[in-house]
Amino acid sequence: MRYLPEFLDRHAQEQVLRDLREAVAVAPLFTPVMPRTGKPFSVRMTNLGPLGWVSDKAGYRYQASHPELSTPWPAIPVSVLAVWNRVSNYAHPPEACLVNFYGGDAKMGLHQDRDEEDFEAPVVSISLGDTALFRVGGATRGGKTRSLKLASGDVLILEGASRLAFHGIDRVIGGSSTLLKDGGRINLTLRRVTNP
Ligand code: MD3
Ligand code: FE
Repeated sequence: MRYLPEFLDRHAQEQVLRDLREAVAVAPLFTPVMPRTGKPFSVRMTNLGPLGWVSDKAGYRYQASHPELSTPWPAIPVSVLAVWNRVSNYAHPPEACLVNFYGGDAKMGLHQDRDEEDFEAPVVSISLGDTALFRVGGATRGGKTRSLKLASGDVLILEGASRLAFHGIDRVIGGSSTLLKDGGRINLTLRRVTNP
């Protein structure tokens, strides 16, 4: 795992945020639910790019359209693609940019990202807004974990062995950033889904 603290300065964060506001106006945040049980996630989501990650009673999958509007996801903005191009040593563009929005009490349990065909490509994560307490372990559940704070502008690159590490967000520290007027945290994860 490569951790690049403060990779984006305030100006760059504000540019990404403007681009995201425009995209979310077209593809609004939705509340995914757990497969089978239908229990809602505390995180709200949307996607940018040719494919988007969704979860509903039927399962987890990537699909080309918004689950509520059935319209294509908006394009990944240049401000976000630029991060992938600067930090990934991967020759192909990302296909999915998952946008996770964490309000007050939102969290994300420990999981692996393995709904993609291509684990050779890295996953690139960009944090914006309030700081999160991030937890990362090894490739098996129940092993040792480490915690890391992810602050606004931080970038994380998951590649090699870390690509299949268990990880999650324990909590978000309210009031820790002034980027979002109403607080909360946004995480963008850029992923290659298909094998090029
Ligand atoms: C480690 N998102 O969307 S980003 C997710 O902050 C997700 O919203 C978290 O986990 C968030 O799937 C964590 C950091 C991250 C992203 C992908 C990873 C860490 C990862 C993939 C493998 C290992
Ligand atoms: Fe994940």
